Amino acid sequence: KLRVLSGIQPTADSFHLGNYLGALRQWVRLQDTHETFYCVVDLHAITVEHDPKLLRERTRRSAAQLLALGVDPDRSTLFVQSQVPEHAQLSWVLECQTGFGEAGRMTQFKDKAAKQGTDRASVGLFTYPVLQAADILLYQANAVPVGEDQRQHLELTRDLAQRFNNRYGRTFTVPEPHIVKDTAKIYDLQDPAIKMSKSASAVNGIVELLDDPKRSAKKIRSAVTDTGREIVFDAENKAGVSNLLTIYAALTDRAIADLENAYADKGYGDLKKDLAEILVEFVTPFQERVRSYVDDPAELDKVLARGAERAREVSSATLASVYDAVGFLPGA
Ligand code: AQP
Repeated sequence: KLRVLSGIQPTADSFHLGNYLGALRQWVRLQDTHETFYCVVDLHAITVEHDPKLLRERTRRSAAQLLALGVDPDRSTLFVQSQVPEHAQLSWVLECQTGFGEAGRMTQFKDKAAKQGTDRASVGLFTYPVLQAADILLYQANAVPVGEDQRQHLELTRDLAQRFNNRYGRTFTVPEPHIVKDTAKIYDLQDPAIKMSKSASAVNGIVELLDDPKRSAKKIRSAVTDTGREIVFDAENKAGVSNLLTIYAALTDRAIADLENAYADKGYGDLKKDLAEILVEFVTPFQERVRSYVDDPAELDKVLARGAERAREVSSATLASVYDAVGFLPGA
């Protein structure tokens, strides 16, 4: 079986619809066909200012959400990044293979550093994509399910893998991004020119899966559309409606063309009302499942400890071959 690895940051109280449709839905599906490794990347979460107590809570809550979405710990290796020390260890070696300018060209770093001011942005934020490369390469992953915003980081991961293999002999599998085009980028409900994002979206632009379903329904019903009437997919001229159609199609597994037909004689209000209901039906049982996992943190920690143990079996073997390749003594 081909291998898959992906991760998600525990940096919010809830995952949002962009995380789910862009990435997490694929995580669940790929379990049927691939050997899957999924992690909550808490090392990444401390690249920006954070509250320790909140981080611990959000890490458990992230794992609970993954389980509730259908990540099955018997079929997937589900773990927390900091519990597998090889991530930080490989990251150092890869940092020594990464050009300063190369890292400086990462647009996510540039955006986030610009927002914080370069003097306040941490070195960890700068090396973040290298740690991400370590996450992936440790597991010899063939495919990495992510949203479109991660494409550049994946490209860096591929470059680092190839460079390392060329310098030291074949050590890493060179991974491919697994980006599902239809849902690769979910847009902000109030500003469909930008992606739905926990840091850039205004409160009404983002749907958080753990938010009060009534509030989420209201956000859908008040999503920005346009002054036209026709319900057709046209990303350029009707970005708002197209985004709603994308979300609707994904949540119901229907084709967009099928929705266009079904809504040919209806208005934007009907589309939004129906989508709001579909969303409520999706998040309500999801939230119940999350609650049941969160209410039993001891069991959750056990699941994660088992995952970390399995992850280490693979990651330690890769790290050993890396250490050997670069010339460290045995036993390092
Ligand atoms: N709007 C989106 N559409 C599609 N996919 C998305 N992802 C994020 N936003 C969208 C994908 O979700 C996964 C988890 O990403 P993360 O843990 O790095 O979270 P993030 O990218 O930090 O989420 P945000 O909201 O985008 O955070 P900020 O605002 O901090 O940048 C990834 O696979 C990502 O592609």
